Amino acid sequence: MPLSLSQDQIDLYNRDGYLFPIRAVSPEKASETRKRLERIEAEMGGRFTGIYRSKFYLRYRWAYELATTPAILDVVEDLIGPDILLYHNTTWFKNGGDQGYVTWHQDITYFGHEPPDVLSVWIALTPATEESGCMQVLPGTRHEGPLPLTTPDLNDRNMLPSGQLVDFDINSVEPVSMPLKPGEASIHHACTIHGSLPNMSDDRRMGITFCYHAPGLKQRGERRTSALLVRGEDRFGRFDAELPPEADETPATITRHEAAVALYRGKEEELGKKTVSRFD
Ligand SMILES: O=C(O)CCC(=O)C(=O)O
Repeated sequence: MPLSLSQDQIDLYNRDGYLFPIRAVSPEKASETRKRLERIEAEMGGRFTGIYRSKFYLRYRWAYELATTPAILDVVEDLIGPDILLYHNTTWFKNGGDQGYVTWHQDITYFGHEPPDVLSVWIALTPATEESGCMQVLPGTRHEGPLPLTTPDLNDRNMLPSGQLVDFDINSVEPVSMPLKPGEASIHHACTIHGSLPNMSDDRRMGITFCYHAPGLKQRGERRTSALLVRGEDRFGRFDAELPPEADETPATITRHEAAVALYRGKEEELGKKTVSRFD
């Protein structure tokens, strides 16, 4: 019996490779998270970027607690089973009127998991609408598997450090926009082609993603990476075991976070990403 999703929702995800809207957290929690991130941004001189923007569930207790919200893990369990590793997380901020965009890509390119059954939960901290440049997906493309890339788009406005652009006839599939209210989430499979357009609204469009997979997956290449067990058990040991942060930014959490990001970035480089630190 699924814990949270209906069988129709599970079938939709398995067929089309995306699902939305899912209530992940309350609007109040979304607003509180927005404020926290904006305080951190202000402390960092206005930009939350570089290694801080990667895997920060290891550095901040509040981010770990958000990633392990039972309502989110129940949905993830319905899609990938009871044993769950958290592999990555990041933020996606576009200011009002910002020309930033995200080229059509698959998350699997620089994750490298085999089979590629990683999923991303994108949680809206502010309204994500067509006007504010919500995410768009190409339904069914999860079944294409990992695709090659074409010439990268390294325009400064492309929010992907790699500028990656998937080699696929984008016009062959009608895109679906995934508008979300604060606290709602969308889910996409790591092979689902997705991207987003500039924010033409007055408010910021802020999202936070967490990427989960079952422990039995392998990864292409030689270098090991790490992941955090957030539910069930890991009977495979294919990823170095991360530890949750006991509090925000203690010396131990900072050290562990930096080490885990170094492994993550090392894997991206091994898989061909040449511009890992473009926005540091
Ligand atoms: O937030 C966006 O516009 C893009 C998000 C994205 O590419 C992702 O979550 O993988």
